[in-house]
Amino acid sequence: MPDRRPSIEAAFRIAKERYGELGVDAERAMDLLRAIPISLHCWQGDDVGGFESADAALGGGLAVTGNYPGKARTPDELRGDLEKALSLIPGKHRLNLHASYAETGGRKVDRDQLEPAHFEGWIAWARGQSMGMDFNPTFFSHPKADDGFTLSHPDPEIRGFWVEHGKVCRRIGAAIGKALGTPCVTNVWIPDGFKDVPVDRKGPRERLAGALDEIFAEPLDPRHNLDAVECKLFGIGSESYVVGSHEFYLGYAAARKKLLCLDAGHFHPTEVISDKISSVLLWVEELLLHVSRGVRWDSDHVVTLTDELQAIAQEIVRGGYLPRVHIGLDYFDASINRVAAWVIGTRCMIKALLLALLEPIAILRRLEADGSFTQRLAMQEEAKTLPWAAVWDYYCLREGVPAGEAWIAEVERYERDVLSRR
Ligand code: RNT
Ligand code: ZN
Repeated sequence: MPDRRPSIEAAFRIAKERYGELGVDAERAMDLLRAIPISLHCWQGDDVGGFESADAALGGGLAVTGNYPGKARTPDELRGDLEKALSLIPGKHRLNLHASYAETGGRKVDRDQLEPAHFEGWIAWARGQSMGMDFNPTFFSHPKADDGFTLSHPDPEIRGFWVEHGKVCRRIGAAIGKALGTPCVTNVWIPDGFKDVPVDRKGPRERLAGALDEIFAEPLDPRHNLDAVECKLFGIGSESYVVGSHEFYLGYAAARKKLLCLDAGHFHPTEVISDKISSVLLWVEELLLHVSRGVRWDSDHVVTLTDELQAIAQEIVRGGYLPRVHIGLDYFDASINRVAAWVIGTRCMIKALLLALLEPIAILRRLEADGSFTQRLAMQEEAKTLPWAAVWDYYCLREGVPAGEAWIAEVERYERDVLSRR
């Protein structure tokens, strides 16, 4: 392999000059990019399996397809795989963990009994990687979620169990945030809903509101834990009615001062979350994003550099929202190498942010203000072919990770040496 460093450096010098002509500072863009963490979802590494029991079936209307060999079977394997992925991704990121990834030392600990101690392994690992962490109660893949209802369940005993799970998870979130010195975003998503048309849409929503209020009753230091709630339009088995709909959670987050989580796959197929960011942030202090890629439905495909991904990044950057938006990934593909899935999706998210940071925004804003819409459209299209890839390669080099396609061979090697032996 030829040493690409000299040509990458030369290309960067030319690109930097070109961006300078348009009033864009490429060095500054890279400095800003470096400070944006992406929260990597642990669940891409093992098909949302978790470590509670070897044979637990995935519930909650979530579906992972594919049987690519080599999925992580233990916390150590999952952490090893994450380390491999992180070594191929520029910048400092975060880990997004589900409660079902608890380490209970072989003991059965039900979800309402979980404690920070069960996550010490993860916290120590994250500290070693100088990473922050985010957290999620797991309201699915559990016998008490089998009939499709959790926090809105009509049976107060089952509802109470899940309320307790929510409460202990917030405390775990706070312990994580305190230990790592950066707030942990603890995100509530529940699968509750009906396959077919209900006659009572109101009751479950009233129960969910009450259950959430119970979960959030204990005040926690926002320097340690931030609460988020995630809305959804439909799921497998909840096609006709989802209790925690968009309107439900937008209202709840605004009224109760919680973060709203927008998942890119949770709306009508032609509806986009990029357009929602500037509306929601008028009424809600902070947002959590679950960046995903739906194909025809909420299929959770690996994130790629689509128009919508670019639009999401543009909205965050243009709006000056970086301090108010937490960016997380949410997809699960078991049909390809899972480490590569993390690397592809995360690198694409970072590329989209870089593109947004390199936008000749002053020029575009002036054209819009002047009503020069022909020139605005022309300039938007010209901006797409500016030499941003030269800045991307240089950024990878600067951050000590492979530039261009060089990372693929490293994943192949890892598959040969580690994954294929599982
Ligand atoms: C499900 C939600 C939720 C899950 C994860 C595993 O539709 O998007 O965020 O994907 O909690
Ligand atoms: Zn999600």
